[in-house]
Amino acid sequence: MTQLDWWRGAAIYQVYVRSFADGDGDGTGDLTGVRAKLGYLAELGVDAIWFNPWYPSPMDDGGYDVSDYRDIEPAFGTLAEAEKLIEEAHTLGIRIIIDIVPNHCSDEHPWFAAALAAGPGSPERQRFWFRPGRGEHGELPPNDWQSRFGGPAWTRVTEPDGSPGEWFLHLYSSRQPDFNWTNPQVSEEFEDILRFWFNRGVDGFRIDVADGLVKADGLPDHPDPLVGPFPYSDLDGVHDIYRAWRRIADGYQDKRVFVGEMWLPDPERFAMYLRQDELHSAFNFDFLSCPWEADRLREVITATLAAHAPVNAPATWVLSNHDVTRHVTRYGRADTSFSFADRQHGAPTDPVLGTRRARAAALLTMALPGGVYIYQGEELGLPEVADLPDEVRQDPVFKRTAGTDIGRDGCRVPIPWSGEASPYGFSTAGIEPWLPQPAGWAAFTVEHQTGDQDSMLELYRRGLRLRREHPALGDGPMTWIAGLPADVLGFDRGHGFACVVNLSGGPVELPAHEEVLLTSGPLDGSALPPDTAAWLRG
Ligand code: TEU
Repeated sequence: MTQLDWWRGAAIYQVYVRSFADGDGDGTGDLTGVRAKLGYLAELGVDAIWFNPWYPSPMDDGGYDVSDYRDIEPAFGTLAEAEKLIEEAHTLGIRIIIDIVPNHCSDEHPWFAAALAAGPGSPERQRFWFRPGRGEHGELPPNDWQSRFGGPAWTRVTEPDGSPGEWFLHLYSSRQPDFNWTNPQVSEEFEDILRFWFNRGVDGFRIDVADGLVKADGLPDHPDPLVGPFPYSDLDGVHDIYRAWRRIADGYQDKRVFVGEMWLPDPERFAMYLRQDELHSAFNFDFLSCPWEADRLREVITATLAAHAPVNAPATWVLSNHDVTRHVTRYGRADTSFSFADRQHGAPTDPVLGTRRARAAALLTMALPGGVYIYQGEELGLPEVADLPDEVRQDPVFKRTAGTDIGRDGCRVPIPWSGEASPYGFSTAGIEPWLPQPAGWAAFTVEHQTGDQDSMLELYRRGLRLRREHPALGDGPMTWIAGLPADVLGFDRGHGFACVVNLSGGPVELPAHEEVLLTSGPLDGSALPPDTAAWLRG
């Protein structure tokens, strides 16, 4: 693979800055903290870091409510420090991808403040979706769209003269007004923001809600938020935006890339974003949502590769991120699937089983063709923290659903680095992290796991190292191995490399091989135990 194609088979580590490492001792993660851990990430063997939004933000939605796209959140650091971080990461051979949030901003963004002040009919309001309400006195929302965080997707404003006035659209929280992408000022602004960060050395962008920017003409009603097609997702016009963005990225000599975040049900519609003149890659959430069952996983892997092939885009494999229940916890449940409609946060889970499967899933995803994403803490085997007290929960999902949906705080608990008690080296001793860490996380710390060959961390280190060294791994072809039992996934990656995962209830014999390169757990004599993966040289 050429340097320019680095992204096709990259292992990309997701840093949720607020929860990664606190360098200044205020209980919140920051860029100083990240810089101190770059050596850790280099040693782990990742090719790039994706940062969740690091811009100034009132943090109504963990930074996905941006008030200034050209600066750094003061609690995280400064622009000068971000530039230093980018340079230091590059020196270590680590590329930097940052989040861009083009669907909406914060209600504290100057454009929104200006829109409120300027009143109905003003050009300032045209950058958002302001509409008069329905009903005799405009007291009802302009349409029936529901916010993805619960409740109506519209909030009514008070006009400058004090009267109840127009409504504005927000697909997420009421503090996240949606931009109106039919307004050229919006597209020009974002193209300029891309250049701003590309010029500062950023290697790529993760595009938040990449399918949502274009809304159907006339904003028609859409009663059921679970049944598509949606008048606010995956409209054809969105592709023009990415064609323009791609031209900007291609204007830089070294490869700058985009990864799209779209939760779309149809793999063919998904692949349209990955055409040669649009995005380079996108998160594959079908694998993440899939239950831990051989038939279903085989189907998803096959369908994923089939959808990516015609557009010559690499697949991506994601097990966890900052929006979903951590997979150690999901895989330890009776129902191992994930969906937003049914988060099952309270469902009982078996941590031993979940960890065993998570180890196998790590080797499976690292062996599949394409790129892998690693969400901070998954390399430590962290479980979801299900029992956070209600009063510390911050997620607008929790707040807007009055707790019926427990939200996403449980996967965002600060990382345990060292020591026997909270803050486990995340922050200065004696400081309370912004979300409390559980007692009993001492066994999950980096310090504790380092050098323990049975630990999750050492499994990730070995897997990522081998993945870098082995010519078969990363992007490239794969073929299913014929003749294995139905509950066993096995595939060949060429160069004599094979991966086998046993999802059956009992041990199975390994296919013929010369050497076992790596396993997710001990073999049972020469057999592969249940929920275990092996990398083989054939
Ligand atoms: O998420 C997009 C999205 O729709 C879901 O992943 C979201 O988490 C879910 O609907 C909540 O119930 C992205 C970000 O990843 C997420 O953290 C942000 O909250 C969201 O956009 C809004 O910016």
